[in-house]
Amino acid sequence: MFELISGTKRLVIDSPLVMGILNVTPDSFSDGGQYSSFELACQHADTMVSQGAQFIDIGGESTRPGADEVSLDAELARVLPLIEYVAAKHDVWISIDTSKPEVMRQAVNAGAHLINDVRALMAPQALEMAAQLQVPVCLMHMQGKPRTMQLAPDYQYVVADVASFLTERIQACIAAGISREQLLIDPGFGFGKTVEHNYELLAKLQHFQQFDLPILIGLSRKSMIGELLGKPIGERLAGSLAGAMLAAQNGAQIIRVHDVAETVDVLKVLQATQAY
Ligand code: 8Y7
Repeated sequence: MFELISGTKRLVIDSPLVMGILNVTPDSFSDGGQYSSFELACQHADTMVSQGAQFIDIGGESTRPGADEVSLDAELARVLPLIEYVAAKHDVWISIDTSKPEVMRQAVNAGAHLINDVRALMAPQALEMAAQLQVPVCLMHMQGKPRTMQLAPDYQYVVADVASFLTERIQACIAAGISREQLLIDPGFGFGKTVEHNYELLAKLQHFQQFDLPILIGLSRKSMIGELLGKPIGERLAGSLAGAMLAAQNGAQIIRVHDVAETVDVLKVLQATQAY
């Protein structure tokens, strides 16, 4: 059992929870007449909360393989209005998906409760900023950089290599003054990994329980599902749900997904077996 604390917010994690992904598309937020991407994103947040998401992960930088980097101003313009909206309307945990210290600062000031950094606080000043903000931080493993990470993923032993990276980042956080109780870990499915690397990590996820920190995972609609099944993004729901179930069974506490309602159902079925 884990407890997350962020300011006055507390969350006991005694069964796997769902984090809904809120994608912020890069338009101007106003396109006269039609719903703007901002309004659509707000509606999507409302829907995911009503479906049982305990976390909403808001990100303004695409970290998909091959994606370009986003400027600070563009990222702030995308995420801040949404954080303010969700914080005012819902009691959920808001997670800010960013690697930029200034986005972390302004996002937390706007109401975000948790930092989700796919670069595990490796950007300059990110460790110092997270220590100052005193909110929980998810440290994710990535090999290489988003632009090139899928070109030639290479490990000696993928589980041991990912674990030693996380050990190093946990130590760096503690050295920077972040308390261990504020950390979550994530093996980073799809971030510099072949399909086989991803499935080995999923199969051996229990290994990461040795850290005694909450484990967050994301595999929703990813190419580890699509390549295995030979299916496009729109046809990866069943595969993503199977992955979510396995991850939860193997010790994941937070499952980051696009399809909240379906994942909540799957986790309820798993939960119904846990008392026996
Ligand atoms: C993950 C993530 C993405 C993940 C954590 C996608 C932002 C790619 N994946 N954060 N972010 N873990 N912690 O396809 O696996 O969702 S973006």
